[in-house]
Amino acid sequence: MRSVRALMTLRALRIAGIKIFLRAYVIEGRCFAKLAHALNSRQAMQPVTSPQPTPDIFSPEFLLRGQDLQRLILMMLKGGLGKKARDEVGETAARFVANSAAGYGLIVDESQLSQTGQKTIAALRHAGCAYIKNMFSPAEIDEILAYLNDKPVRYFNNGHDGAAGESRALIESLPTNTRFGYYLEPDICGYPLFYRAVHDVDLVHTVAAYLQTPPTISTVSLWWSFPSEVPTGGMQLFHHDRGDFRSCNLFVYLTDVSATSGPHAFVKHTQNFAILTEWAKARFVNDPISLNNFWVWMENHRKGDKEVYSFFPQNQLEVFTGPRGTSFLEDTRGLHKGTPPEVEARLAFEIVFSTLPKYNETHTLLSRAELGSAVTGPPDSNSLDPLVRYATRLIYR
Ligand SMILES: O=C(O)CCC(=O)C(=O)O
Ligand SMILES: [Fe+2]
Repeated sequence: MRSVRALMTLRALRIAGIKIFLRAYVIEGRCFAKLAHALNSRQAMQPVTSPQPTPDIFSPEFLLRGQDLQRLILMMLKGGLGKKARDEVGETAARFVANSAAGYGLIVDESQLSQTGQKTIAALRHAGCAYIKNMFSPAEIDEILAYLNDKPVRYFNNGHDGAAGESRALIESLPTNTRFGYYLEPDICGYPLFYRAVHDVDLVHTVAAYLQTPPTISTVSLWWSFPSEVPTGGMQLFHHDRGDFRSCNLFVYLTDVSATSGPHAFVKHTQNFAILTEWAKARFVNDPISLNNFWVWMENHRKGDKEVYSFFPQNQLEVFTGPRGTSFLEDTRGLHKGTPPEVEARLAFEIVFSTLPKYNETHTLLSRAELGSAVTGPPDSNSLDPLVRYATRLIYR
């Protein structure tokens, strides 16, 4: 009898133990799901500071797993380091990746860039953004729009952020007041015209020269921004991206964009600590208190328009309007936002080039051989430009 009771107690303890263990996993899982979700939906991100439950703290592998190092990097990006340090880590990371790639013969050679490429990186270095050639012609955009007709988008159930989960629907069936609709990555990356854009040799070489390292394409997105009455936030508030220490984004409009259709806006000269320091010294000359307040404020991830306009003059704001096809590169370490559309919806295509792969993004690896003749350019990975092959390796094999 006693032994049965003891056995039962043991079982109860074990079950409780398992429950606690599982709970720890669930909590950890939730943290990661939440983190991944917040990052995917580009919502405001809190610093990742809380210790994660680790069942194997006494294991020799503790803190040696890649996952632990990824958490450390995420923490450094999302609030652990200030702008100066983030830029310095970015430089170091770029050197690390460039040296590692050079060991395999993959070299970034800025002197080989075309004159247009040279001009683009000069503008990126100075202002932080640059218009480039249109990535698609109007006829190609008509083709793209026809192709997208039967493709579903992901949308947030509450219209504007991931707090209430997300669903999928065709554009015509979206609930009223939906702010965003995101196409699915395989639908984007498997389509010839987007495949061509992602494999654009000039583009990849220009970005490589700017980042001073072989870049990795960490995100490819295509999304609608709609006029809406639900609250705005996230990427429609001024912010700086913290997906990597050093990155560069391509934006392409697939609809005409005017002041009322949600133009992208960028505050020039805010991308780089050294440039911003020069700017701030001149702006707050003989006013150390305001200078200090400015640097404290700069560390906020999201910023209201009023504050931004009180610090930066109007002529420092680049508001990207233009006909469909308009394309530009931007160093999104600088302050930027998508203006909420007031009248017309905006469809935008984006490629994020990063130095390190973004650890919170997952991709469905597409096979070039299976895409076959549907895509332009060499379907055989071995015959691709090596920088392009490297840049696209998270998405295509
Ligand atoms: O919608 C926009 O123009 C803003 C997008 C943005 O912030 C980003 O892609 O990092
Ligand atoms: Fe952004």
